[in-house]
Amino acid sequence: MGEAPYTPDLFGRADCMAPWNETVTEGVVHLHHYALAKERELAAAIKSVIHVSPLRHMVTPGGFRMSVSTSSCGQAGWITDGAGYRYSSRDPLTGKAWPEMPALFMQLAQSAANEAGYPDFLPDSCLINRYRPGTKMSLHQDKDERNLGQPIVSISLGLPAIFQFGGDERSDKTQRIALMHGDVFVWGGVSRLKYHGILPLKEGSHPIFGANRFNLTFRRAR
Ligand code: MD6
Ligand code: FE
Repeated sequence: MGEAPYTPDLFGRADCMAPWNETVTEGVVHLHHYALAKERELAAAIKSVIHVSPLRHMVTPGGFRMSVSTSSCGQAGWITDGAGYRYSSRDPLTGKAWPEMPALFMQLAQSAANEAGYPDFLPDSCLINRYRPGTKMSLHQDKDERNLGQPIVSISLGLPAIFQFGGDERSDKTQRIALMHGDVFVWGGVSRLKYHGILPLKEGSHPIFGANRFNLTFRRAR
């Protein structure tokens, strides 16, 4: 193999930060660094959404306060309360429609899906999850969407996290995948209903996002 020269590009980004794609398993593609070039625009767009529909800790149907805080944008937002998990066209906190999905969100989600082999992805929902150090997401399936034929696009920003990717049963063995700032995970097809979760976040501070990890998940809810 030839020697790879270290060549920062015009913007001072090193070759090691160039995007590259990894197939994790059937239907699941890890687009490393895919969203990195838009990190500041994404931070601004998140800020504008949560200014209108603030992050909040929702409560599971079983009565547990989630450790992640969440908001949404788009036509439908994922919510949970004593009545169950579901999508709602209104934000229960404000009583109003969720903020419109920023154009950049839609563009990135669709281009990432296309890159991963899902050319017809048309999301109507973007869930914003904020994790602080210590925050986790227990193993779960994403099955509240009407059309399970559409994939899910997930963008990770800020502090890194360890993603657990399992099987069809909660008790199945899981593999651990590091999700770094700017990584995009796309999954669908036969893997659409696999169990997955996030291990408790480590302490740290990111230059743009501070002591937080933001995860944007794009879905076709209806
Ligand atoms: C997270 N993600 O990355 C949690 N679900 O913080 C998810 O639960 C998830 O990344 C479905 C598809 C992609 C995901
Ligand atoms: Fe999920």
